[in-house]
Amino acid sequence: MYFAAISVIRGFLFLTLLLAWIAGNKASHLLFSGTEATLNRKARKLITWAVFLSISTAGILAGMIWLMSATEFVFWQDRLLIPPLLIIPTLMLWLTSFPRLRGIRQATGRKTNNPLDVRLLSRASQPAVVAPYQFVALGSLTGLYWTFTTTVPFDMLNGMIPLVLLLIAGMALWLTHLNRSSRVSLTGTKPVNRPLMRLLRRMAVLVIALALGSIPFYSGLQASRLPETISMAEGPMDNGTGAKLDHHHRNGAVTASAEPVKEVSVDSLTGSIEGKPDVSFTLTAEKKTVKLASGRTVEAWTYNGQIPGPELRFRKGQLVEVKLINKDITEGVTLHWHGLDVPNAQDGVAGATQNAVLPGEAYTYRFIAEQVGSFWYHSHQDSQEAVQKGLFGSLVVEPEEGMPKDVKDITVMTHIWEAGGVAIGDHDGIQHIRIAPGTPVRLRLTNTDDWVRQSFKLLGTKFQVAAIDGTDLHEPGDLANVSLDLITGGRYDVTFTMPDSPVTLNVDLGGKLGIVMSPDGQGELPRHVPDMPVFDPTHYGTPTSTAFDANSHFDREFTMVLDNQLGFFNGKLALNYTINGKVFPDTPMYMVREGELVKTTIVNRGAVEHPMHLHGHHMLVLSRNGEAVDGSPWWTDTLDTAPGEVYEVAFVADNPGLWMDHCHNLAHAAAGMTMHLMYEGITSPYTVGTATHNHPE
Ligand SMILES: [Cu+2]
Repeated sequence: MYFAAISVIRGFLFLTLLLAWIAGNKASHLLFSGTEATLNRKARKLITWAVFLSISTAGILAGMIWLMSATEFVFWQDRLLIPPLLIIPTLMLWLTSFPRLRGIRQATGRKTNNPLDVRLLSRASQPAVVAPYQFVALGSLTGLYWTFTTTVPFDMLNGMIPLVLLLIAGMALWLTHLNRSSRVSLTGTKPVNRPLMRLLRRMAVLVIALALGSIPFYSGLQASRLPETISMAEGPMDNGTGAKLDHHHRNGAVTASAEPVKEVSVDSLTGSIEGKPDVSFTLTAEKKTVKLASGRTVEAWTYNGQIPGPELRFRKGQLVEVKLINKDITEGVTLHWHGLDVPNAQDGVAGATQNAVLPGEAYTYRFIAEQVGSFWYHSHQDSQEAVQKGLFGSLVVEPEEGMPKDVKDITVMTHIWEAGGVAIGDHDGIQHIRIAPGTPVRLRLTNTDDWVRQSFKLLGTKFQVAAIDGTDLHEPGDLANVSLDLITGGRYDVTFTMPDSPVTLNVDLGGKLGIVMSPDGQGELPRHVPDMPVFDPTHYGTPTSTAFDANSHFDREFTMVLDNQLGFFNGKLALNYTINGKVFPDTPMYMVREGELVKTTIVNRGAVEHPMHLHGHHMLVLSRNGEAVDGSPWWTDTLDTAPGEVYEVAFVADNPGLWMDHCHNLAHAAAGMTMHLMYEGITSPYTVGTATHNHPE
């Protein structure tokens, strides 16, 4: 609804601009009407144009009213600036232009072929007749520009510069018309209509405007270039609604809090890792040509020569050691445990918690698995390219006693391989799995793709969504004929008991990709899958108590507004994906103190959905679009926010460190849609930037 409404506003603004441009040109040519009859006709036509412009302006206002009635204040507070830009010039059309045009029509009522006398020439060139048409064009141009550039929180300078330019242009137009009109009155003759001169004059104005505009344009472009080195621990801070914090002393300066802040380096936040590990893995990153099940080949970046990398499985409470070796990935690699809340030093983000592991180097991670559930791992160095090319794999933490022996446990990771198309792991066709009737089945659905919303449709049985993002749901009810939609990074665990007949998991609608589970290992994937409503966790399962809920007292509250904004990123003009109006590294970091209960309101004002991923913490979803989550507690680490949606989430700041908080559509993250959560007193010896090897996104 939000995106439809803002699109209507943009559409009518563009239409108004186009119409007003044409009408403005016609108005300024009024005095070149050769005869009284022509002037009479042209004046009539201009009145018709005023009607068109008014209808188009009404369309803009209707769009605004729609937007305001359908969405919350945050979606339109800055856009309240638009209506006056259109209402004022449209009123001028009817209050100043229209009566004068009617007067001209009456004065030329005989429609003779006489040339215009000085009185008529003067009347046809008055700024009060001509300028309002051009003001509508200026107003709609400014309004259109604002719809792509204004932000929440509102940036005064950004919003006011076009307004000032509009006023200057408006005054210049008025004076030009006034000057022309007075010359006509004085000389009694109309100016010679010299189209070439007019064209040259307009070109000159354009060149001057471009020259003046290019100064702020190029300085903005240059200023947006990513720095050579920057510490993520430095930079602008957002304290939300809580007390002002600082992460450390700067050159011995005293912080705002009375107590000096104790500085802690991310390197020391290792967790307890002493002793002999219970499980050890070695993952070697290397480039390799890998065959998919169909025989198609992929030029992949792999862990241990396979795509996806090997599944890592261990049990809760075990001390896990993973040795990462980089054989030949020039860009460098790391290992990030997506969704598993490990101590900060083990989080695997290049430039934040470690340096990228370069070819020939190795790095060892050690942590105790504290959660049970479905996760995944991937490189967090050049992650857009790394994940796309295959540097990821499944990560499953089983309960302390292991999974029940009889459960058929199937990991389903969808991925789009370059030149290979969509696949489940390396199966780019239909997979058959033999399962005896009565067997409990658990499907661990994970979507690893950028941009793609993957719809999983399970047919042939009723089922439960047992877990979201690795956390079990409380008393999940039976479901059937609902689509399980995941965007990048999110996971659903689906459980059912195998019936006597085949069960199919359909990933696309054409019957070409999916899994057929049947007692005899045979069966077909349905060619046509009916449309189904999308699974919504808001009211699913039953409530149970949690350490905090929507009624708790929050120590700190943040608002995270996701948007699109025309601007600069790394030396290029771009339609940026912004968080709170900014892109990396200008987005202020969220500052918290250990132990605080933190609430964040996530608002998506943009044109596309964003799966927001917070490292190191699980967020409890409190509400979705104003509706309280009243089913099972819904914990998430990767929250899919669609345009127009508002989520309230909360988490306990119980894992000190420097934690990325970014869109997991990794193309967006690479384009600057990334920020971080920062605990008071934390420092990092690592840096990111063009002169370093560390490029986490
Ligand atoms: Cu995004």
